[in-house]
Amino acid sequence: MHSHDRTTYFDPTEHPHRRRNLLTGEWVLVSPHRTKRPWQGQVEKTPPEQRPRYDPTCYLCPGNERAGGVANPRYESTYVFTNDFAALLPDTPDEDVSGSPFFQTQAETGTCRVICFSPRHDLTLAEMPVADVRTVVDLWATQVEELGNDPRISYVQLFENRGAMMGSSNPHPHGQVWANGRVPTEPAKEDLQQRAYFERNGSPLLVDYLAAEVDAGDRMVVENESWVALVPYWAVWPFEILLLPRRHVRQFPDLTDAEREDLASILKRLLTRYDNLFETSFPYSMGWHGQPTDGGDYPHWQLHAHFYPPLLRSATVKKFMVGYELLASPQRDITAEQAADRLRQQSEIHYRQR
Ligand code: H2U
Ligand code: ZN
Repeated sequence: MHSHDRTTYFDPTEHPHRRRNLLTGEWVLVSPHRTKRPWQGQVEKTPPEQRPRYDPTCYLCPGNERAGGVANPRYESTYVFTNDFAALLPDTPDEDVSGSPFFQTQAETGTCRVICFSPRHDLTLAEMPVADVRTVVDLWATQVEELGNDPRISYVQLFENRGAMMGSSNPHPHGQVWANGRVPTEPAKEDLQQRAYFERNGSPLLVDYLAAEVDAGDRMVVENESWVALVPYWAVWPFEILLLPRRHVRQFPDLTDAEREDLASILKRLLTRYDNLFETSFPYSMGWHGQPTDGGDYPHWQLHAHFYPPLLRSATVKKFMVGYELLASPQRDITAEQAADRLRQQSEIHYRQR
């Protein structure tokens, strides 16, 4: 920047700037001047979706037959099964098959499971009773523990695709768990960044980051005794959330009883705010990142969840990750602080239950 171009001092609420994602080392371009125009406040409502409690054509509802011909049991709480179209298979021959520097290949072994959160076809995590969300929390913990104990598994990825906009194949409340022999790309980046910070500072990156965020206050959205949900400083998606435990917790199974209870509660509160924002069942991809399960020592790891929702301005207007984002760098207009402010303004009573 040439100094003679400057008419004012740099102001991050007004001037284009970039912010560094401490977990990946990557940058996001923020262009707040484009949102200086006042918020139009229009909320395009989609017709309220009325789903039956039981759908005879749903392959996740209790008692129904799935694509592979297997029938689900008449489950009454949660239900886990091996994905009928699993992307990872347990019996892949584990050899180093890379022969050429130009055609590098590694065998990948693992498994994929589908997790039904509830027998009720018409509910979502936001609308389920907290006690039932707690059951899902415990299930997440046992899945990470069980799969992580397998010596062939180095990483267990819990996630949920919600809504057709995020590619979810079915509105029945469900998530997935994929577990495999190598640490995948995103947690591998986070491992590198957290490790480097720990080596320099002797404390976990995300524990120190949370302290700084609590201090700053303007990106906080919901909190309780054990958890904080905030819009991270480096958020890329308009209403992205980072959910962090207050205590240093390396992996999901290490959560205490009180932390699990508080997690169920904060999840419901956060997801209710999401749904209320545009009065729609808010689509997102969410997932948990914890330490790898390859038996290594990971004092630098802090458990956390990412929520990546695509909606920008209404129930139908989403942010596109296209031209500049794909080719140069992610970019956003609404700042993380503005997004946090809008989420803070939402009620914690679900719009369908008002
Ligand atoms: P979504 O989380 O994106 O909706 O994916 C659901 C998974 O359910 C998907 O990976 C699996 C698909 O392979 N599935 C089954 O395992 N059995 C079925 O009968 C249909 C879908
Ligand atoms: Zn992460």
